Amino acid sequence: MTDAFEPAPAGPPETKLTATKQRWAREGRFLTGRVARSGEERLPPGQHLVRDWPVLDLGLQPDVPTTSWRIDVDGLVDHPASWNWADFQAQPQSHLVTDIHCVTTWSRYDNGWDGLLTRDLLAMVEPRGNARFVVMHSYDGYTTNVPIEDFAAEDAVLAHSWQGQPLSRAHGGPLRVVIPHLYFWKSAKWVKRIEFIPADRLGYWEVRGYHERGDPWKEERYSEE
Ligand SMILES: Nc1nc2c(c(=O)[nH]1)N[C@H]1C(S)=C(S)[C@@H](COP(=O)(O)O)O[C@H]1N2
Ligand SMILES: [Mo]
Repeated sequence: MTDAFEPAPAGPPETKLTATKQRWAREGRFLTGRVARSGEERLPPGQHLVRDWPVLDLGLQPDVPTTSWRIDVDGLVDHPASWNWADFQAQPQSHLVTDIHCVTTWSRYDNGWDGLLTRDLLAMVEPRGNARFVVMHSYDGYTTNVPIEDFAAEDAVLAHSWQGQPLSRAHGGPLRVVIPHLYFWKSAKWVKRIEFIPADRLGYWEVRGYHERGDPWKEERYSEE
């Protein structure tokens, strides 16, 4: 999957970040191979390809100007972050291209994202050993939950741009989460808080019958009970 990445332009050495990632590699932390697949199996079972990009939300698209936008990253982390838009823009930037798989059966290939990789965020906030799940909270009241290993996937990103343009309000701008290897309801639009917790807590769709994990390759669409 590394061919899906174009490294961000060279900048100042990120010594602490690099050191943390090397330590994780030694410890095998987060390295579970949970990334989107490609090749022959590119379209997951039960999905069909679309060319447009459907908009799905709770019928409320919050208007959050970058001048009043904030994000908090907190819970079981050693270094909580509370950033305004300028703070966020100052974080390391990456570009990558991923597919989208929505539980309503549409998939969309080759979406170009720019933003902060969740791995880079993790290296900064340093989740504690007992941080096992992540809850994303959004400006429209939406929430969604993932195991920390899924949040830490190497192609997961906090994206501010799509196809080189600022992410539109309809698609979650100014900032949304993108976790390509899970169904798209796990990718919170208009994200305002990322919380690290010790035990799973179901989000908006998960309490309404969607699967806790949402792996498109296993068709984890809805929970059995
Ligand atoms: N904040 C927020 N994020 C959200 C949602 C939402 O209603 N609110 N809907 C989810 C669902 S069900 C899907 S399929 C995708 C849709 O993203 P899109 O509108 O950019 O295609 O966003 C997900 N993230
Ligand atoms: Mo969805």
